[in-house]
Amino acid sequence: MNELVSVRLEDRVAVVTITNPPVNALSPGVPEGLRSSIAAAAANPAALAIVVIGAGRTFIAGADIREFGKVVSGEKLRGSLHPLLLEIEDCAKPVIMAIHGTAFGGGLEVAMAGHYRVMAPNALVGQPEVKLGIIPGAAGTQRLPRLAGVAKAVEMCAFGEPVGAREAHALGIVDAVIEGDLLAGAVAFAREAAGRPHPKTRERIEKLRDADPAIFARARQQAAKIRRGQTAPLAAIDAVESATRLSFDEGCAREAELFDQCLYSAQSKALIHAFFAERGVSKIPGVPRDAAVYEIRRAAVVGAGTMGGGITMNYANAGIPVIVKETSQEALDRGMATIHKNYANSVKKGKLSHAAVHQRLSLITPQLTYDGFDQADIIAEAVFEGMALKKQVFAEIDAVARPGCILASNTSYLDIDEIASATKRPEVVLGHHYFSPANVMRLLEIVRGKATSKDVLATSMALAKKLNKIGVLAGNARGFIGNRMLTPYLREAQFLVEEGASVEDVNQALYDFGMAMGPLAMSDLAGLDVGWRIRKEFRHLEKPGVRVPLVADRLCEMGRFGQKTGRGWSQYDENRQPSPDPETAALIEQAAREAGIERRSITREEIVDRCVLALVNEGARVLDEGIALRAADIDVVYLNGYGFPAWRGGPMFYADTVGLKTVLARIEEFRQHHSDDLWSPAPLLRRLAESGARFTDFDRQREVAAGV
Ligand code: 3H9
Repeated sequence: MNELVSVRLEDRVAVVTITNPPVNALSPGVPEGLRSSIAAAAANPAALAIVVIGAGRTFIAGADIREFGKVVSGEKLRGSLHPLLLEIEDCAKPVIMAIHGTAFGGGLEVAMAGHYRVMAPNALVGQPEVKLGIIPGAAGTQRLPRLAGVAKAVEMCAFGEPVGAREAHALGIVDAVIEGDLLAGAVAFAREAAGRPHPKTRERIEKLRDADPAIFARARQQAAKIRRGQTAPLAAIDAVESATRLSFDEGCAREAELFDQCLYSAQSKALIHAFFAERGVSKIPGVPRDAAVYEIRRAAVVGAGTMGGGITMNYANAGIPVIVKETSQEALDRGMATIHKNYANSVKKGKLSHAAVHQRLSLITPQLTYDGFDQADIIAEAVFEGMALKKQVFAEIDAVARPGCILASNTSYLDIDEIASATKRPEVVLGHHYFSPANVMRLLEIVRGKATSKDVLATSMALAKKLNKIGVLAGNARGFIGNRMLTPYLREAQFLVEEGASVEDVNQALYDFGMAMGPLAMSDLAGLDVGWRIRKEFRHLEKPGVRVPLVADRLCEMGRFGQKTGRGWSQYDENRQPSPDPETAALIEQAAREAGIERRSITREEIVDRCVLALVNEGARVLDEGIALRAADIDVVYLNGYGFPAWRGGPMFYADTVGLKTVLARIEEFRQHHSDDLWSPAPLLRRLAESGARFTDFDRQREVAAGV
């Protein structure tokens, strides 16, 4: 018993309550409190049984991740839990774990040490440790297969997805699902259990017998595919496999060994950084978390193209009625057909029921006029990227929108202030920049104009959550955070092919680095015409004499826009499978010859460094200029919008792991070989490197200064 864990008697059942908000993590004091509370309950002759429950919104959501950085040995982390769980299991009175919210990681491990588990219908249980680059470390890989069976335990430990109450019950992870009051149900269950012999999970071996070895082989194959480059899923599979081969104690020892390897890996540091970075983005200096948030009950979208359609789906998916407007019936029909097709695919994949799709479609009103726009709480503009057109649309919606309606542009490069100048209410204008496909990608850049009000920002952050997006605040600079950094990344990819690497070499090197796809493959997917249109818009800003990529414009002039035309940097078959395109290769060679570029053989290391450090260098400028609030925000943008590998933590965290001195030296090298205009080190990068600091330190200082 302590201030984190209390015990009281209710109906002859000792109720042990954990109170460690916000998520009842197993912070120092919680295991100790559990131990003393359970011991007191066990010694109390008035108590027939013990119920363990979490106060507030959840059962235990796991070990306290904030402690991981401080842990000097994995033994310390496990040492506070593993023996405690054995004690709980050995308790002479039945211990019933009452689960609501989430029993995740160490939380599920605690629950599995109880003799019985009961669960609220909407609760979740899971071993999500792999998402943090570690594996369960308090016998989760040994107890879960004993309850859920080997196949499900492998899946849950290796891929980290949780299961709901009905499934957990069917699998045997929990013994009952309690409708209504969880505590009352758990106490009643406990009273009944008091008279029965109570099972110890670690002694239950019936589900371990005859585990099919193919389960592990399949899981390893799947991990190689969907968790490419990550070590923790493979360690989790090894640990569960050992449960089928070794005694409980030996299995725990093997788990401990693997847990330690994972805990000290660079991958777990990166994934934990990503976890906190994602949760930190909503903290905006000067915008209190309780700043007035407008209710968004109705939305309207201008433009039913690829982006407009995806944005419309986001609102419908969140249960918000949405009007989508186009200028011609043909464009509207095409947009709606795509929306129908996307939903049909979700049904085909088993992600949505027919009824759910029907319900979502019923929230969408396609039309050619601005009728009903005066009822909308937000109007999202998603027309072609061009300032003149955007301003015209904003002037039109300014004329119809009700006072206080938020006006959001989906522009990916243009000046929000100039767009806002087309209205009489710049304080409600901002950017909501979605990433393609907008209904799938989780990133949403929320772009602040100079007049955008704090309420509108706070509402946008809250709305992002409601739309199941991660909102990242960005300043109003060309390309904001993500696309501004993408420009030098793609520039280097193109320079590299001009200098002698093949399109395939460049794509493969970055794919092997861990990117979801290579840079030129990504351009082909996004459509080369998108960049072409933007380059035309900004051509007047190009500095004379500075090297620019030569080939992308030529490909576009030939009508080669990438996947959608079947040809771009690569050529694509009817299933959109790429193969090398000799015509592109010839075009590159010709362009290089004409420009007098000497072609040479280029290492994979140079390909990765030139592309990734171009991102880092521009990221440092973006940070210095305040376009991004934190280096961690940049990481969130790249992890969620551009396929940067989560296990590297994002470009800025990756730079920290390489060491900023090394990064600076490499950039200096590139500057010598190329030019000052392209490779002069960002002043912030130089400052940090020279003072031995990291981007992480910069974030901490800026947060302290801003008081967030
Ligand atoms: C583990 O258990 C290892 C074991 O095997 C033991 C080995 C020996 N620790 O996400 P939210 C904070 S590994 C510390 O916005 P939601 C979070 O940072 C762990 N803090 O809420 C945020 O703080 P702030 C395995 C944590 O309702 C606040 O709580 N467990 C932890 O959308 C609210 O979080 C996991 O991996 C934590 N464990 O989602 C579970 N969890 O307000 C990780 C959360 O200052 N957590 N915080 O920004 C989650 O998946 C979600 O947070 C959860 C709630 C579903 C619980």
